[in-house]
Amino acid sequence: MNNLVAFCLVSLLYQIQFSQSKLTTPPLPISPTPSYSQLKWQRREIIMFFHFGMNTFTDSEWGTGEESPSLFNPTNLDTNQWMEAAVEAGVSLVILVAKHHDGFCLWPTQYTDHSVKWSPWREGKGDVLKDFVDAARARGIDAGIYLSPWDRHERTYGREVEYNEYYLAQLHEILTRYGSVQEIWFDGAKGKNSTNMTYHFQEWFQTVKQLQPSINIFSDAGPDIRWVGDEAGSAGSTCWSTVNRTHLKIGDASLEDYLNTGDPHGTDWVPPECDVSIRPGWFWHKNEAAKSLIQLLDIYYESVGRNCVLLINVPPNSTGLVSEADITRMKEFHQAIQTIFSIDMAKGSETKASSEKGGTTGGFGASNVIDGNEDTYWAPEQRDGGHGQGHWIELCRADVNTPFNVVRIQEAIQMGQRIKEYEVFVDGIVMVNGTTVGHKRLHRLNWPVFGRVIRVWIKESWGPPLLSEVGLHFDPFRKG
Ligand code: FUL
Ligand code: CA
Repeated sequence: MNNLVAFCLVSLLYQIQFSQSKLTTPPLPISPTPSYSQLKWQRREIIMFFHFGMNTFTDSEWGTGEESPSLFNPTNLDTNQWMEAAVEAGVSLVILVAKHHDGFCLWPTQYTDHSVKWSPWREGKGDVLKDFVDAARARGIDAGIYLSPWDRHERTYGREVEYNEYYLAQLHEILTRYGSVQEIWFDGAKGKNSTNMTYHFQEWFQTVKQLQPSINIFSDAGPDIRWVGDEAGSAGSTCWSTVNRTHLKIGDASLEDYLNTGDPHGTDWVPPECDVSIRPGWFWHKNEAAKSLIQLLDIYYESVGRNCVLLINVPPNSTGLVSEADITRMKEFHQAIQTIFSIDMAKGSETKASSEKGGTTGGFGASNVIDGNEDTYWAPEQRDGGHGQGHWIELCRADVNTPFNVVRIQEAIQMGQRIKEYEVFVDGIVMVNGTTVGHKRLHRLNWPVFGRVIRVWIKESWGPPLLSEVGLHFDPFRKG
């Protein structure tokens, strides 16, 4: 008898131990999902653009291509100083305009005389692109390159085979001479009355991937990153990372709304990048000044806070340095973001959910949304038919004396973007109505709130919704 009791006890203990050591399997991803490089890019959140070139010396935005290389003469060019702006801004990727529409090349290309090689700067021995990538790497920052397809100088422009060869030859130069490049920008812009020209994008993109396999290609149509459809730094309040690439055409202005919101039925993962300049122009002009901190914060909420990456342009001046006022503004911007988001009032909350895949200890519990780790997430039990309606998660705050006026919600996008519609309740009152979450969704409330129980109710999603993080923050820069 005693032996039987002992046997039962041992086998029970064994079963408990065994069942506890068995992991719950993760849910299935829902296609399309991001590539490794796209995910890495998305988590950068803010990256930086440097427009510098012939226009900096002629006080223009779009040069004619007739400018003489003798005009390019920055007396103090120091790309290490440019990187100070990037470091102060906390960015991990910087993109240089190596050739703008005027065709002047900032590296000593072998395919045209319209380059730094024929300028007085460093007696024609300088290479801005090399200085740029070297300075970035020295600070642990990745590099990207913009190479304008529209070229108003090159005499072969308009001749299909010759110009495509020219452009490809330049791509080879910039992607083989300067080490690893993390992003390349194909700008769809072109003047209304410019020469007709058919670009062989397919071949260009293939060459890029052949030379730099981990690069992200940006254009109006991806393939890796899409334009957001405006230059104001503002994504749609509904913003899908998915689109149907077959609907897209580079340089087609009628697609701007589609690019701005993406497509819930999209078959391709092509997330949006918001390009905007710190000043009115893309290039430096003596009489222009930087946007205010409040304007930059608005842009942040409407780009990073709407599932995008913000590409902010800080143009060096004609001495070859970034203006100190712009560096200061970028520093203030970065510090303001840290002030707002480094304290999370959701930390330490008790968590509850409509269901948890594998139960509280299965690895997908609700507490994963407040662990500060974007890789871990809450997953509800999948219902029959796999529909995603009526799932919810609740945070009960330990400390209700600290107010918040920003709600942050993040989806585990490595598993696909799923959430179509949701509401956030504070102590039973609806405070936020939202459509789409994606990597990060920030909601500013009209006034500071002291509530205890925060419920994120997912009204509709593709399959079970997967939330990686929920945060509550206080923005002191917000009026009201
Ligand atoms: C546009 C260009 O025409 C502007 O000059 C600037 O380079 C911006 C980033 O892209 O299409
Ligand atoms: Ca998490």
